[in-house]
Amino acid sequence: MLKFSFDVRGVIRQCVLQNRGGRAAFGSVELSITHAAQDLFLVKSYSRIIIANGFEPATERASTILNLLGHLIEWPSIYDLEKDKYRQVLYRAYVSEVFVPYMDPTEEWYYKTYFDCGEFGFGLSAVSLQPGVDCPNNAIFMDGFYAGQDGTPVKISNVTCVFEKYAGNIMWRHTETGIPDETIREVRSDVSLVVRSVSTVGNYDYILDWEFKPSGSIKFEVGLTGLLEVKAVNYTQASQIKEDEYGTMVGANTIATHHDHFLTYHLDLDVDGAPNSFVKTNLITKPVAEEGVPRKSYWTVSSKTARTESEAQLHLGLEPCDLIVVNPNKQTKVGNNVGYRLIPGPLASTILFRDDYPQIRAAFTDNNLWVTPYNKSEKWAGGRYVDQSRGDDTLAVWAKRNRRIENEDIVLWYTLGFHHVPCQEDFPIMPTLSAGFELRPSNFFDRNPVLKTKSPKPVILSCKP
Ligand SMILES: [Cu+2]
Repeated sequence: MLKFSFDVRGVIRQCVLQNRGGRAAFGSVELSITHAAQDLFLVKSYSRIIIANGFEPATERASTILNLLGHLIEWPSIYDLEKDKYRQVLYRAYVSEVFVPYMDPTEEWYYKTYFDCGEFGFGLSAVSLQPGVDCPNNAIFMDGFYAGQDGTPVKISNVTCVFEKYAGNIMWRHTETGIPDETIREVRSDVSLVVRSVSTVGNYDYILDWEFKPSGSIKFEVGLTGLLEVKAVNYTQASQIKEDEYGTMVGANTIATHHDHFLTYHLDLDVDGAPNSFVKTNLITKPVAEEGVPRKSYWTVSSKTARTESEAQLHLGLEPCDLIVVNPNKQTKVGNNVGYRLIPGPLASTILFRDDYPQIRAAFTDNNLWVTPYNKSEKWAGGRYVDQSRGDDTLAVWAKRNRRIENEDIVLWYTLGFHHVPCQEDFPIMPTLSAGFELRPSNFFDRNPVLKTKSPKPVILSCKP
């Protein structure tokens, strides 16, 4: 039986993680929630979950932070079973900005180009989660606080939930079929730890999941749901529309406007320490030169380490490549640089003109990926005072300095995008549309890190004040 303690401003709660005859997938994770208003006001809550073979932060620092302007994951480290120690992966990760431009240029709509973090605040917009519905029955919940306008802490109950997720998936398996009269089968079920919160910014609800896998992968997923922004029209049939009305007729007299969602994540990786490099590995097709070989082509890799910011600004598309953050000072036993790979999600990039005013203010979406040297003041991709922004304090402006990023403490800025052409099923409330990306170990371990783990049995979490 494992214990979970929870401490919010002196209030201590004891929770017990009941292990019904099996073993938990996770061994030890620490979660701490900090709520900051522009670094001026802090309310800290602290919790500890003891679990196996999971992630643990460096002990004195937080692993999860809910900030006034967003939700942060801080200091996740992974326990390396073979090295018998915790190894750092990230310093901090969070959604830095969410750009939602609508595509109706008429006087009533043209200005609807929202910056959901900078103008509204993902933290301020965080909402309470409903047990058993927003999160599964085995979830535990944490309250959150933010600084009100007069500096007084404002509580949001059940703002974050943490749960083990077992969806019946396979972590790894193999059936060895090549041995006569013998079948060898090994299978491990896939159980991960999920930290979930929801921000409801006006009409939209963003479900933010951070999924930590025992294999070392961290998956970032966002689910879009809630209400579409609509306008009233005289039409009752789509066939009556002769000119561009900038959206889809989703009901009689109702048009839902075209728009985008771009979520820019701040990913401060510290892979086995702060000095890291960004390496882009291209896959290159080559002709077969040898005589008498039936093949005409093959592909191989060509890796290049980005030395300065401009070399790491990428517009991702169909070009096959691997995007890896390595620690050039640490190698595996066989000599590969330890690293973590970014596996992008669906690639929707901005298609507005670059000199369109909202796009100037949101120039941080001009690329899918940026890499910058860590700078304490560069937290919010859209700038510090976004609703007053003229676009002169964005990630795109900072990166013009073209600073050195090789073997430095670097930050990846990855933008996950959605072009949203509404359809009738999205109305009046859209079913959740999800997408995400993954940070996955790449030569970080000497071999499959979960080779010796066993499949866990069901675990029930209970919690009492
Ligand atoms: Cu949408």
